[in-house]
Amino acid sequence: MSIQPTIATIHVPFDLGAARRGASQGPASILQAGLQHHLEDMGLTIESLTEVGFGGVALAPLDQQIEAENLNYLAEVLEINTRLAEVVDLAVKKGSFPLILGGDHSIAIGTLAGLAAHYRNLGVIWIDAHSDLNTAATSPSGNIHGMSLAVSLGIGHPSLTEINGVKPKVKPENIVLIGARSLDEGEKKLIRSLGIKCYTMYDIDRKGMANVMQEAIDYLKDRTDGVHVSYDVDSLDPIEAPGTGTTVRGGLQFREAHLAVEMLHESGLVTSAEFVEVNPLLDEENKTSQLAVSLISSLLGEQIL
Ligand code: 5AB
Ligand code: MN
Ligand code: MN
Ligand code: MN
Repeated sequence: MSIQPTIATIHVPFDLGAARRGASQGPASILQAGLQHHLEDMGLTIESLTEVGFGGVALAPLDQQIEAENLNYLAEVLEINTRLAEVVDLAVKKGSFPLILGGDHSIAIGTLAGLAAHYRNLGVIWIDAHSDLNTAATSPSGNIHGMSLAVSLGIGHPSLTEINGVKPKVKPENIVLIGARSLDEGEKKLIRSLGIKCYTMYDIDRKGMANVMQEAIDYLKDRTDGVHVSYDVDSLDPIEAPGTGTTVRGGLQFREAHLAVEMLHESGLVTSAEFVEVNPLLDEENKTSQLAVSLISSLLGEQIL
């Protein structure tokens, strides 16, 4: 059986979860790089695109002006993710495959909140140079894009952890981190204490990406009822992905990054995906947006031969 679901493309032009502005132009830039045509050429059906954003100014006045210590733009992050959760929830209800384009990584809060309504044991593959497991107490920056996975585990400001009801959205044993090389002290503690599976760059160097991905797939396949891929482009080496706000040297090579999504496609496990942190203002000749198109295509089944 291989009925291709319709792809629900959800754009989230939002960057207030990050330190630097520009990731809000990520969705437009990925579209500009030819995503739609590319996917249609692959024979995929794309639903008309939904945008979840403020469009420069807030569409509606923010319900609540909450402020909290070391949580930058909390009210805005809450607002956007509350809306995104509804849109993602609806897409899954309709039987579509949600493909979310960020935006900074704080939007994973809304994505996972929307998905959690449909899966008891949602698997999450978090491909990132970072683990985004900070809390207001451990974050060195106060930027919520560095806290989104913790929030989804139910750890963080209640306004965020309670979006869309269910709490937590994911269980620590259903998460796999891939590509980590910049972890804050509090994050390391959380990874160890919760026993989160984490393949760092060291592990990828030692075992090779093919073995790492096979282990990750085997680990998730029997324990989960759906798998979400949260792909932060800063997982790649800055030589391949210069257009992102928090680059860290020593990242994934072009082929390693593709092999990961090719194997995920082959596994047949993936039920949703998001690609985040593309910042065209920092890019070199659209390299990072084009890379995102290529990674998305591979995840959705494009083959070399
Ligand atoms: B990204 C840092 N850990 O919390 C923090 O790009 C960086 O979504 C977070 O992975 C990077 O500020 C967040 C130092
Ligand atoms: Mn991230
Ligand atoms: Mn990152
Ligand atoms: Mn980043």
